[in-house]
Amino acid sequence: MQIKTTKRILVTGATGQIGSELTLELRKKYGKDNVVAAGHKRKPSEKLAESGPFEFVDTTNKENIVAVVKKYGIDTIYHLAAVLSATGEENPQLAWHVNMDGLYNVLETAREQKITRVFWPSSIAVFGPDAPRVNTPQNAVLIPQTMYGVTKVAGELLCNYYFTRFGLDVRSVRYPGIISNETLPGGGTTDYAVEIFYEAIKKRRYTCFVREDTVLPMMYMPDCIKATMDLMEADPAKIKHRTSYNVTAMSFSAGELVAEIKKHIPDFLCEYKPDFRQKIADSWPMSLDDSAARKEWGWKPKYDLATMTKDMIEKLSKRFAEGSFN
Ligand code: AKB
Repeated sequence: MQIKTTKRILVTGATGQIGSELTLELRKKYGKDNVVAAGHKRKPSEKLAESGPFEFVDTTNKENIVAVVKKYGIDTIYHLAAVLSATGEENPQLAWHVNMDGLYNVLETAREQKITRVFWPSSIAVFGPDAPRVNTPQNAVLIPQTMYGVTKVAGELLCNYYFTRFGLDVRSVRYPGIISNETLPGGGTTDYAVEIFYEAIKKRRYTCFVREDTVLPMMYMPDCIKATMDLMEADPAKIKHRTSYNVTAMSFSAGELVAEIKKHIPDFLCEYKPDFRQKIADSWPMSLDDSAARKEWGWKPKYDLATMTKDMIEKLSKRFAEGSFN
């Protein structure tokens, strides 16, 4: 349902895996002309370009952000543009530059231009081997091993600082691996849990870059969008954590995912050839305690492994049959 709103929203990273779907949902809810999609390198899909305004914005350049904020009278920013964990290990300098300078520019723009609310995603990558790996608590020690994780920890602290020092209403969740069927992720460690569906349907074969027994927390895109939008709609009095909230929906091993896919595609074969991303996965939680998010602003996921797998296969099979890919 579209609601009457005075909100004027900017989504950075709108051509990415999460941004491409979140932007469309925000347009449904707040009106297409009130949600500006911003991308940098990747061209927008037809759906994104035709459903509302699109701008090229390099978030490492503050003037770019300020110009779009002024042009559209933006009052809310979802800042999703980022370099993910695997690319970040290949190019740590780039990860620091894009993730830290980009966030700092967004927060500074928000402070100066009197933006009312900012969303910025953190990640399970904030945790490292010193944190308990099972049911990792909200306030576990944050000593990540990746540059991506370092930028997420520093980013959480920066968001918290802008809230306490400047009163900026900035909100955040720690995304687990996100599984989706519109736009492929790029450069992440959890990408195998998405690629596997595309390859299972297209080729009945997949070579997985983590071991069969690798367990990570995951979430299906509809729940990811729900977590993001629910947090942004929550009464500010309910938001007790201004660093970032643990949120999760399910945890499974790569082998369990294969077994679930095989229930729908019995001749699917997966082999395992772990690469450098295995070490990253091994340093992350296997499951999360997200009780703070559940208690404070009512977080509750809808999808588990079985319902997510069924929906992924149905949606992707239909799209392959129609040839409707971006
Ligand atoms: C990645 O794998 O880098 C991301 C994440 C868990 O933040 N999907």
